[in-house]
Amino acid sequence: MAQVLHQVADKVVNSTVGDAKARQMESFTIHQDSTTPLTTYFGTKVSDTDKALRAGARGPTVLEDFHNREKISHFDHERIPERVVHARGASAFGEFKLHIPLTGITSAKIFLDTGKTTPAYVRFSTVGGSRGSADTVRDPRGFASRLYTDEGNWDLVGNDMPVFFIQDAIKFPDLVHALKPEPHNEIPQAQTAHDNAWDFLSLHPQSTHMQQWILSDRGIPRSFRMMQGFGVHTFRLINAEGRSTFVKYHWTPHLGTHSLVWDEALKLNGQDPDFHRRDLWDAIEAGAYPKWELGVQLVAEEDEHKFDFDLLDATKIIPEDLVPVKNIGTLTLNRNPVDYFTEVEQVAFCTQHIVPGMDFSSDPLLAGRNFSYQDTQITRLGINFGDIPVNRPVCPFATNQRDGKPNMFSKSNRMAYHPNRHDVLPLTAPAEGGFAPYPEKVSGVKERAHGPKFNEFVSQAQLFYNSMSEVEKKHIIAAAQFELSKCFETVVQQSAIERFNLVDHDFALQVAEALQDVKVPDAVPNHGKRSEYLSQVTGKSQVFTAEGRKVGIYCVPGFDYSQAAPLKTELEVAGVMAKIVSVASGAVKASGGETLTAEFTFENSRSTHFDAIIFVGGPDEAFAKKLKQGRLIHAVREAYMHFKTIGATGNAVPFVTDLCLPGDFSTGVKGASDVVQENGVVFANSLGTGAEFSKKFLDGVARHRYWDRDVSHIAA
Ligand code: HDE
Repeated sequence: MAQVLHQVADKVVNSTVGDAKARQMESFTIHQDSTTPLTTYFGTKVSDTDKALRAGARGPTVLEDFHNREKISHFDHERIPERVVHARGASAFGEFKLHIPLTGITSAKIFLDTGKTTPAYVRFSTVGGSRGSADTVRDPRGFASRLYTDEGNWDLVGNDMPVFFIQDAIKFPDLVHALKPEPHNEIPQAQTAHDNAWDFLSLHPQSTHMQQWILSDRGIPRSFRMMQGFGVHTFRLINAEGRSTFVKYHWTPHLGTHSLVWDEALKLNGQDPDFHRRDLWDAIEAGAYPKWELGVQLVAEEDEHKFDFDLLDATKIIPEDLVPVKNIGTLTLNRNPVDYFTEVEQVAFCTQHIVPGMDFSSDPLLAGRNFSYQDTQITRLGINFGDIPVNRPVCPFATNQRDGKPNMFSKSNRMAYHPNRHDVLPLTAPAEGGFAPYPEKVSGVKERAHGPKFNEFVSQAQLFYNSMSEVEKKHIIAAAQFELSKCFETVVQQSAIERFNLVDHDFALQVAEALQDVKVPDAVPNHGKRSEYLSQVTGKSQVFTAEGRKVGIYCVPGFDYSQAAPLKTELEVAGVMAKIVSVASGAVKASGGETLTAEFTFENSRSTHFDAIIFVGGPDEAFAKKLKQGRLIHAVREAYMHFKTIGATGNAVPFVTDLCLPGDFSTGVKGASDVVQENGVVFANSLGTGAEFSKKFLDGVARHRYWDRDVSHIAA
């Protein structure tokens, strides 16, 4: 009888708590508390870790102090190379549940079994910045997902934009060298607003479409929780009979796809450089678990050539107007990591990690990635990166790979080769779950070339620009002006303007208004086509909800508790994270002696930390006067300028209305208990109509922004 040995038997803790991945991770977690004494790495108890061993209190430090040497030496080697791109990121664990099986399309069990909950993991990231750079820079965001399926890890290493800058992986080093800070002075950090970046982009017509995406609001997402994710490439699904269907993957957030405004993003870079990772962490800690639908666009093998673009070209989308996205399952992120370094820094995604029933297409960008990711993990983590807990599959696994550094597991199988005399680690036929590549018929001469449709660069860039609402177009123009105004060589600005002119003449003209030295060429035709799905303001699948938003309730001490407390509760019932902001953190006293707990202070936060803010009134004129302080006036003006909903109750109303709606409502509310919503400012003198106030306020929060504000109610 064949002796079956498992090369590595994970000690999955015998517990019913959490999913298989949580239990596996727990088995690798070292718990230290006050019952564990401090020891050296090798178990010798330590009695002093603050003073090195010295020859006399004022004498030289001696080499013999093994604890001192171990401590400093380990510290010297604490850092590993940061990721060459996507260095800054944040992760969470969760689960995936299928609700619509892809029967007949794939044999991958993850897409067939609706009864199954699959452990999941996602790492979100910026692309260009270093590990310590700020979160809210203009950049694509990485959306690297992993499902720990019963048939192995499936890594879908995507971005928040459905296209990429280049078509062929061989150009990736050039792209990254150009986008990273200028090499002589390493400026600017985490930004594309510099000469090399726009030099590369304007000299690469293939980046024309992606330029639109990064210049648009997509480049500055409000939250990881409010971002779409895209697999970008065309992949394949293979059914039990070996038939292939092309597939593009989409992650669509339940909270809608929303962005910051540029001024807000710039300020947050300084005010809270961890804005996105904190937002994700806090939401999960608060139980507001972010969710995404996994959507697929399916294209039959025989339809491969029916589009005017090439499915193998990662600079093109399949417009949803042509092939609808079918949502098949829900991803929920519900657990924060225990230890950033081991669980986030050491996670090693590889695009080639797929499971039976899936395969790649011949996209040349994907082919390069399938080499690059494995290769880069070896530099970052060493050849045994698969042994790191976060990277281990939860299904049984066994290989004949051996040794390398460091290697932590003793393997009892004495025959690390195949075949062997005891049939240890037998092969598995495709019918028994063994991976079988799709037998694609290929022929051709060896050449450095792409299909002819790869040479069309403008059509989908026009489609994107045309599909934007007016306010989104204004943002693209402003972003392009900002980026190019930071390029100091006119040749770079000129070349970018010429590229923009191919997208839309009017767009190029408007960008050029901020650049004295460029000339806009004559107009070229814009095909005028639009997609119903691309705009974040008017897009068909866009979601507007107050759920998951953060609201700052500004309570100056002595506030009216009866105005603040019910409001906080009503917002929380609607799924909003309602935070009290006051002069100091901790218990803030109301006029009647009741308290609410302030998590933020007027000094340690700004309106930028919140999606909307509310000012609560107090008992008398003396209280109303206390509102008139610079920090609070600034908060109102700034929130207004960022198009956010602003609320005011009781005698805080005139303070807010005077600043936001001068003249119109300077005496506050017309009828004593009426709730008024005027251009995103919601106010009520009394909260007798509390529920109505909350409803109007929540409607405003759900709208995301009051975009028409910049043309109305601007104080002269
Ligand atoms: Fe990556 N990319 N990439 N990339 N990428 C990396 O792998 C690479 C591309 C993406 O959270 C690196 O582990 C090449 C497209 C994400 O750990 C590296 C090419 C898309 C992450 C690498 C691309 C991505 C990476 C650096 C051109 C969207 C973060 C560290 C063919 C679909 C993963 C690492 C994480 C990371 C190479 C293009 C997404 C060097 C050669 C297109 C989300 O291997």
